[in-house]
Amino acid sequence: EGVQPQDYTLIKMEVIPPFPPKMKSLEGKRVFLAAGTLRPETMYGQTNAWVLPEGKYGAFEINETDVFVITQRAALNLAYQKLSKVPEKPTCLMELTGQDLIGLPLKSPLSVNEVIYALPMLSILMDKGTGVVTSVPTDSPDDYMALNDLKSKPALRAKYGVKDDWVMQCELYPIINIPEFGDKSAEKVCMDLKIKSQNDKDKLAEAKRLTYLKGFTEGTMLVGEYKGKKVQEAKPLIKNMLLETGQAVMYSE
Ligand code: A2H
Repeated sequence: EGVQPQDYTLIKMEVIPPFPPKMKSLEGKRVFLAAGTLRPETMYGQTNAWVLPEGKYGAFEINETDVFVITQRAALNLAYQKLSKVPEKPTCLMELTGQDLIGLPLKSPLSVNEVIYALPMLSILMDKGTGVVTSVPTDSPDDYMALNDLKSKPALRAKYGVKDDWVMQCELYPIINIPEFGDKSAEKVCMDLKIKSQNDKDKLAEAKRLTYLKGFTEGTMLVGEYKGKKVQEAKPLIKNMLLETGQAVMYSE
């Protein structure tokens, strides 16, 4: 863990019923994959969620109605941030693996896509955030490359039981313009740096550095309520709107 505390916005990606057999006992509750993000202003461009196939997750009671699917570690931290049905004690209703979650249909705040699916990402760290990530392939190099791998490798889809439709519906939807990189900054930078796959760690770190800073300082919103505004201005407004409408919660670690 870093020395600096990290404040994540947790995006509540709601699992759409009917639930698969393994999760049937959760039906009747509002179940969310809760994804940690530093870029709430990019949520318009969500195409899917990411989970680690071999990762261990649990379904934790957050309050009387809501259940979050996250890591045990995140659930414990949340319990000390007033986000647990039983104060300071996470209650796990069911253990799940990332593989169990792949293919779940989700409804996520602000996404132009009505229904998006949980898909496998192999570079997810289970000791950071919630272990669930939301995917914005126009603006995140990691997301762009993980999606590109799934689109271009039928064997990878087969390995994790990913249906073609879940991936093919993930179209890049421009949300932010960065003068130097255009409307799909992650794609542009991944191509410029000739990144081959989601495992290309060093180059991806460089791609993230380039897009993250420029996106914040020079980006302009192309969609939504703050269309035409600078990212710097829109970011706190969108974050507060998500929090006030109960579509997200804050989490720090
Ligand atoms: B970001 P930091 Cl559009 N494992 O959200 C791997 N990656 C994780 C993670 C985990 N356990 N938890 C969160 N993340 C990702 C949006 C986004 C993000 C965009 C552009 C850049 C970007 C959509 N994905 O992050 O190490 C999440 O992806 C670039 C740094 O705590 C989260 O924000 O600084 C970011 O990494 C948090 O990374």
